[in-house]
Amino acid sequence: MSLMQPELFHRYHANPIITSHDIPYPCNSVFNPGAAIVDGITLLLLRVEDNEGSSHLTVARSNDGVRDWQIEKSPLICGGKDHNPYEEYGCEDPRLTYLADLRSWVIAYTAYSPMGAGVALALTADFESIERLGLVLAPSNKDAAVFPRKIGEKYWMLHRPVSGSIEHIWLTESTDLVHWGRPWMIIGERGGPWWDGCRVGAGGVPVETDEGWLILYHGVKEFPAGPKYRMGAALLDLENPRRIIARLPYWIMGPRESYEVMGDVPNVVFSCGHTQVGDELRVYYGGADTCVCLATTHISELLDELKKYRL
Ligand code: BMA
Repeated sequence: MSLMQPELFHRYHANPIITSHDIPYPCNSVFNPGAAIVDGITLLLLRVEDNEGSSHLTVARSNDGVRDWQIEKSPLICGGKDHNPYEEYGCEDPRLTYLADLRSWVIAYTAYSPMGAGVALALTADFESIERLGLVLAPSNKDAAVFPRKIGEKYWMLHRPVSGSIEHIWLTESTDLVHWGRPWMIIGERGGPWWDGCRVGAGGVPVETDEGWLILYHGVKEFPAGPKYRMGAALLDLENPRRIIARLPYWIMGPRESYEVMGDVPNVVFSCGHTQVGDELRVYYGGADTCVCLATTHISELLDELKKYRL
């Protein structure tokens, strides 16, 4: 047990930063956005749950990444049978990666249908129109995030398949973003009483640092009252991401504030995206599957802490 656990994440004092009241059309909730800086402006791809229960993805922009969000009046990615049979129940939890070699953003999201939840990819240059690459990983699979550059001539992606009751984070690689293979389990659920004992899944896109790929992930513990979703951190080798270098034993942020503890799904902090401003990481996350919140952390502090827990 570690008795020294620094406060690594700092919540924005005026959380939540976006609620359903800010969406310019009727909806139930807004949460789990992907995040990016595009031409100097912070862009969130919001997961908006409509009043029928399905989710779609809508763009929000802000100059400072905190206030004055300009939210589009119609979705960028909307499911439904007409678009894709694998998106009949909607599109959820996007992660945004810029690939300089393609001069394009790739959006990895959960495509939800009567066949289950799978991983779909779409490309966009401007967040105004998209090119769907379609379903790339069959159900049950979610929490996919593409690495921000090729490693050894390949694209790499984190994802979370479900095998029985086992839900670990895996790596997969591709030459064309469409065909993915060579699966490799990289961060497992820890089992037993652990805070990430019964399910783990990637957070936002891996962050490239001098020490390795910084991975934020969510971990779940089941309590008699229901699951609790918290955030943790791990580090992968830069040129061989199949090698895990370090993993914190404790969670770095868990549900504490009312907007994380109360909502459609209580006790959830769930991040799909962050932006990097120098050493600061601005982590956007869903609170209780109901609203969008912000917390900041410092990459150097996370790395210092991770170095104490090398594997
Ligand atoms: C996960 C995902 C997330 C959600 C979380 C908590 O399985 O579906 O979108 O935030 O559950 O309900």
